[in-house]
Amino acid sequence: MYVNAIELEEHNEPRRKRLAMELEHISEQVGADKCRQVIDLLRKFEIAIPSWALGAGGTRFGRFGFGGEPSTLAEKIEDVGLLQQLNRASGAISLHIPWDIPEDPESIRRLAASYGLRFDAVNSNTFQDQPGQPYSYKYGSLHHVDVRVRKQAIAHNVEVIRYGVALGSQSLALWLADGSSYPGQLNFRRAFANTLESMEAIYAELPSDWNLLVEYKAFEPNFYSMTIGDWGQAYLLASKLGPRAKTLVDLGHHLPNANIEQIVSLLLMEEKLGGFHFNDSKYGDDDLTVGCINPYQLYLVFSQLIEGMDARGLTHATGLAWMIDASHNLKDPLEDLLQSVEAILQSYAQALLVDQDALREAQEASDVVRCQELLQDAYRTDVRPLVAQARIEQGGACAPVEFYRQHGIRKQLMQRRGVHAKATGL
Ligand SMILES: [Mn+2]
Repeated sequence: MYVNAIELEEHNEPRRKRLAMELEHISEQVGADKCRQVIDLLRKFEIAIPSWALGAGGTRFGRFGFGGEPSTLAEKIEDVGLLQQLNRASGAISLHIPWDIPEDPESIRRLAASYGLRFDAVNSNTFQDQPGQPYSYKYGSLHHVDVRVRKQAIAHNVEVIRYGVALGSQSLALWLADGSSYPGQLNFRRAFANTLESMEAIYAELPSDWNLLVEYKAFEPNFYSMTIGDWGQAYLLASKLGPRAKTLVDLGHHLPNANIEQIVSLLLMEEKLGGFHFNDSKYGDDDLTVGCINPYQLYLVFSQLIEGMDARGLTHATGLAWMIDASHNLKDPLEDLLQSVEAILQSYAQALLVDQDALREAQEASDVVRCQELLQDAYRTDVRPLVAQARIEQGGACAPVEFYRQHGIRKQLMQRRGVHAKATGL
């Protein structure tokens, strides 16, 4: 443990007076009751941290380590535990198998519980070949023309479900690199039919309280077609599979300018949105820090998520599998994740401030100007004090990144794990 309660109190104490003033200011703007309501909802909200985001990500041109990276699953859990101590909103971890195989699930589960962490969706990997595997995924996995490759990929997914069951997960997230890079390479219908048939075999192995989350992506690693390339294809598969199959929306997996907020709105309406991957991007699947490029889009997406979840009677905190999916090439991954969680909480708080009744009225009256005013009023409210207050009330740090830096946590990690420690993953 790198953080203790006394240090947290020493950090929070001098900040309380200013925070109280800021809270008073926002109370005057939106009302004390509304503030309390938002803080209470923020306290319940948590975002899963992916096990692959705790080390250096790299690009196809190179990878630059950070030092002190977690090289075992136990160390990754320790890192997420540290984030959770600081921000009290990172209480879940999402594993990627085979990058992080829990050899002894019972002890891993106990270790996670000791940090107050649970296991969110488990992720399979049929986009890379593993040592000793008989068939290659070079030309795809679940959509492959060769049934032996498909069977191997199905068996891997079933194995991932077993690991997940042992850890207490309740969903399998499936992202396929399957596609084609040249016109004529694939018969689209056969590729889709093979994918569906393979997914049916996986769905049949799903425990009754589990969801299968079907993620889509517009391009990369294939550049002519992706077999699950957009929300329509993911929705089609999920619909054919059954009620426990849902789509997973990753903010970075769309073509430029796609209206992601409209996509999530309709998927929620159809009960086909199961999970959400946060990141930000300028061009494609850039996997940058959440909210660093386009925080307004993040807010608009959140507004639709909240409005759509309320319409369906879903609990915000648990109604969807919330997860960060990012890659860290320049920033210390832990600092980046703290920033990402902060951006998510801020957008959530802003979305909660939207006066939905007034917005509906303005929409009914086709008062376009009023609609924009209402949306932007909430967006331009400085909700940072509410997020900080929710965190302090739960024993976290008022300013997590500052705390992390003041206590030289990366330096401590480097001293203990070594400068060259390398995380497993991409
Ligand atoms: Mn993703």
